[in-house]
Amino acid sequence: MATLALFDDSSPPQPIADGAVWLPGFALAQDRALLAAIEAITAVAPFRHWETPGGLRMSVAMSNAGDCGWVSDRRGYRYDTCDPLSGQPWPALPPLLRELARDAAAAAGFPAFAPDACLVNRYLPGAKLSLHQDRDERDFTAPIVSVSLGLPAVFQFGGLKRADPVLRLPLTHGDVVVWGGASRLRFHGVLALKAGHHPLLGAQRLNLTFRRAR
Ligand code: MD6
Ligand code: FE
Repeated sequence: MATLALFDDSSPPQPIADGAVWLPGFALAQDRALLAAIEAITAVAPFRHWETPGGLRMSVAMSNAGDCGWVSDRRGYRYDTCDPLSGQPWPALPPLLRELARDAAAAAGFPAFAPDACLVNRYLPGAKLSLHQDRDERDFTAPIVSVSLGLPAVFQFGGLKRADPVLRLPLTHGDVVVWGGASRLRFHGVLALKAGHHPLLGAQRLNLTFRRAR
């Protein structure tokens, strides 16, 4: 019924490739609870800028929750059960986040997604993430689930080869993107964040990416 759309704050799923779906507004109804969960995670494991294996400081600040977390330094990219800053295990993945990731994956055709890692990314104006593949995980049968909060950003979604054509998705607060199956190893990235003000988050974008890493 058309009138239902007036009371629903999300729009229909947008298939973007085989195994890849954009779910506009999927996380919107939980935005404040998600923000509180991110604040609790980053109170224990603060945002930090990793160094790439090539010695560059990443412009995106990162933290993690879950059984393992994505880390980078001169030795390479990898997953580690402990936060190298504290030597302690990463904060546990809050049930709200686990359930959101599972529900979004199911809506995109990947039932029973059970993430063991959640990267928390903070973009301030100018921060960007160059085109890359997510291939540090042991098992590529599980999808990646990405949740965007705060300022809008342009998400680049390419092909299986770096030089393949790239789609540009204007992701906004509450959007979720899921990629798995035939799209699991597609190149993707985020263009430099533009300055702005978001009513809930101010001058930043937060992104959660859920994975099955081990
Ligand atoms: C994003 N992040 O921040 C997407 N991938 O919107 C990623 O694609 C990503 O932050 C691998 C490692 C770290 C990341
Ligand atoms: Fe990635």
